[in-house]
Amino acid sequence: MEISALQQARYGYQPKLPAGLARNIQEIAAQFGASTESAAHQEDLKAIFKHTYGKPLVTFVKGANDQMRRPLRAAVILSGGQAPGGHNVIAGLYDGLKKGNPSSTLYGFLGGPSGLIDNKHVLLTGERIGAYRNTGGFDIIGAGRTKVETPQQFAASLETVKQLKLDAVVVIGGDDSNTNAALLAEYFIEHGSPAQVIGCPKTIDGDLKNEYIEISFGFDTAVKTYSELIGNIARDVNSNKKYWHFIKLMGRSASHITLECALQTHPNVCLISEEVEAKGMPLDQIVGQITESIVKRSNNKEDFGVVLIPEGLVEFIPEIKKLIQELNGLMGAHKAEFAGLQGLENQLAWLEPRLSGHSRNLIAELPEDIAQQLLMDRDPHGNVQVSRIETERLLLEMAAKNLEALKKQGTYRGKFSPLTHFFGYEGRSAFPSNFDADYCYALGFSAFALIASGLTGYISSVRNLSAGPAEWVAGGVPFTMMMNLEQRQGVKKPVIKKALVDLEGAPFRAFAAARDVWALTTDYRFPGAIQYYGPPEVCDQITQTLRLERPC
Ligand code: FBP
Repeated sequence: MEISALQQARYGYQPKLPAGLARNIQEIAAQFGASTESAAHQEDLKAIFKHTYGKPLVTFVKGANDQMRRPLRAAVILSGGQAPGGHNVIAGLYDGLKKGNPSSTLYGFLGGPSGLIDNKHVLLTGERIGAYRNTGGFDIIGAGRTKVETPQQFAASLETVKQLKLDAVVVIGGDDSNTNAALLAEYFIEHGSPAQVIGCPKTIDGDLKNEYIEISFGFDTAVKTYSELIGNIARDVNSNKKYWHFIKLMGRSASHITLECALQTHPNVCLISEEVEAKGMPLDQIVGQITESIVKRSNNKEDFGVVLIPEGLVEFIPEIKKLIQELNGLMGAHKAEFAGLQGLENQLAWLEPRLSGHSRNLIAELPEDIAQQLLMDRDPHGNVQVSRIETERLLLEMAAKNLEALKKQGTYRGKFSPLTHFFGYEGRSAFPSNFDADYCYALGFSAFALIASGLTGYISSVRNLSAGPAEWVAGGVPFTMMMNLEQRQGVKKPVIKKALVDLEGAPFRAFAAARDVWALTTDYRFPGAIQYYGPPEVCDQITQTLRLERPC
């Protein structure tokens, strides 16, 4: 492979470590806080996680720790969607292991959790890791969405761990993958295995966060990549003044990505799924909001604009949410039968007597391809694959209909030329920003320190992220502290609580205070491309979300 100049230069970037980890290895000591409780359903979770419930928070401080020099055998899994910085988590973990003891070994399970189940692995050597330092993507070992779920899969995972004589498994993943890691940690102890399980908070969606996990890695780079593209489009449209751009942004459930991009670029309309749900906004009202901005801007002779739409929106619109819930229930309960139905017509005929009257009418009214997209296979966690639903086109078509009607009434005389975009995959494997490069390396190194300290059932954490890396605080948060019970495919399951956009939080309030002005005026902001080299005020800016949520 030909190496680009930037990739070559990034190999030379040395990520910064927090002071707690940037010291002699045997001086990195775990300081324990008080024991913890789960986010909710404490008694149920205590019963499920008999061995790992309620562990104390951990912070790494200066002290004496002779455990750090033990030779260790560890393996790492990249689980779920790509997020910039995953390679640096592995590099941080590897460097920690080797610094602790040069004879320590790190394996990588291939293709996600299925690599653990099927014992498909590679030895991660310094040379192999060197080729991926500070690069985007998960291609060093590949990723996957398999869920360790059945008793056979748990038993096979344990068998792999025994065969490889592993001291620890590190799962790099989002809320679902770390929930799986929590279950594995418990299972290993229950079955007499000393193997430890440590997680790392990954997802561009930014919804794996809480008091102690300030942000999941990858969010910073992804939102900066999308914001660059949106800013470029805004400048383009402000030049030719002739298109309305409907831009859908990734983020399976939560709208953190869309909100951050709005704060960065000042679009004319930006929908936030959590607000739509809280206000119970039906589809018509949402389209009405878009139409209003188009008409008012047209009255000002501005027949152009930018609309941001979160990927997960459809699941928050009350009537579509109800439809999806009914579909999930039916498709989950009759998996094989439904899979055997050929074509939309047969699927709709099968669903007709089974759906509620309201949902039946709705699916019949939706454009055919949108209905088809709602009926596609669920992911292994039972989620609708929202990235494949063209919400941006649905909203555009409905807005166009409204505008036609207004034209007939004589209340709109503008020209509506819409274009659609979906920014998602473009941001998931970008070269990690300096923030993500440093943050991920620190998360990986901290995961090593948790393993060396003999801990299991923890997610690696690095806090105080609004300050510079030297002041970051590394440690671990017990999985169970972040968990509650939720209904999944009809069954109550322990899961890590997803963090949706807080409508009382500072980022949303900042957006809400400005959006009426953005709807009418042209007040775009142009963040430009991620910069890796140059002055810190250009290269090391944290996101607005982090700045507003965690002021220094
Ligand atoms: P994770 O939660 O696994 O990090 O994945 C997030 C995500 O990028 C979502 O934003 C998106 O809906 C989904 O993955 C797309 O998944 P796929 O890669 O399977 O198309």
